[in-house]
Amino acid sequence: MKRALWLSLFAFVVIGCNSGDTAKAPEGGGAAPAKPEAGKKLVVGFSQIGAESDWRTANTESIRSEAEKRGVDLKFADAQQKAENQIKAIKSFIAQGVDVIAFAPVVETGWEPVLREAKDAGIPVIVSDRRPDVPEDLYVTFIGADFVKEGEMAAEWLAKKMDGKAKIAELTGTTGSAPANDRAKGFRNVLANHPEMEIVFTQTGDFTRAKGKEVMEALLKSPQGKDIKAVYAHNDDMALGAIQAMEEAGIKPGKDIIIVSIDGVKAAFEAMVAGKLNCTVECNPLLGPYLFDAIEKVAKGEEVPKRVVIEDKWYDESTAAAELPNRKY
Ligand code: GZL
Repeated sequence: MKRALWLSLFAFVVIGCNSGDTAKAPEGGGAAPAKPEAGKKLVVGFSQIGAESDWRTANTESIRSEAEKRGVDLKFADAQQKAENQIKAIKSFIAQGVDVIAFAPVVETGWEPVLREAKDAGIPVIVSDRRPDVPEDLYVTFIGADFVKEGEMAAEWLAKKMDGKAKIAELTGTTGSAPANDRAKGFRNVLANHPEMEIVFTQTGDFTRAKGKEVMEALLKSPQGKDIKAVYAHNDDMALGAIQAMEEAGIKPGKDIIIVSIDGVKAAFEAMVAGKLNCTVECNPLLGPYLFDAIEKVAKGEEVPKRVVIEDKWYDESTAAAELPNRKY
């Protein structure tokens, strides 16, 4: 079965989270589960980044529950946000002779050697969530959001909210990761059209609440802290940590300082309803159905598109209360 699995189509599919779209996202996000060959369980190795954020927790839950639902034998490895642990896990999946390998690369670089080993072993690789910087023939499909677009949506919302004028502090995601690189890029694409919207501070909070709080505490204690009128956080967890730091410093988050972030986790909606966060751009973590749809197709030698984009939308303080009951993560 492995030999016939290398299909790389340069098709491009967009899947809406809540609306009609070019690629019908069937109920639950995947086609009716295909039965593995009679008596033979599909064996899939998944290398997960870690458990750094509410988004990642929801992503892991979606992957584990979908594997369970489809009767897949899932070998799951948590890398604690270390690339070397992901490389070790992928090598172990190759040694075990799994049918398909899937992974979410914590950073963009350093994957070519191990993905070449998987290819030489005839094991197809599926990329979930974050893009690796490798030749496209080393993976069959990449399923994930458009992070540049997320950064652009965040900046467009903020520019409108601030009437085109603000000194901004940016809390960036994990250094070298595709979401951090692309969300920074997208945000700056829009700021290029708003000369009085200026990023005066940027530092990584590594996508965690604790580091987001730490970075904001230090900033508020520095002379520069008093100039900050807006915060752009690459994910909700860092924004929620920053909110805690602001409150401990006697600052009203969402009022004294306007905050926009990305992910759309439930805690962000609760913060918007409480008036402490102003906007979040959703980045759907419930990739399990799309991932196993692709895995089952690849395992049967069927065609899959090279890129599957999960579409996003933003929510702000004006829509948070109505949307909160609908949140699934
Ligand atoms: C985005 C994902 C990011 C989230 C963070 O698809 O890779 O990693 O924005 C998570 O919350 O840690």
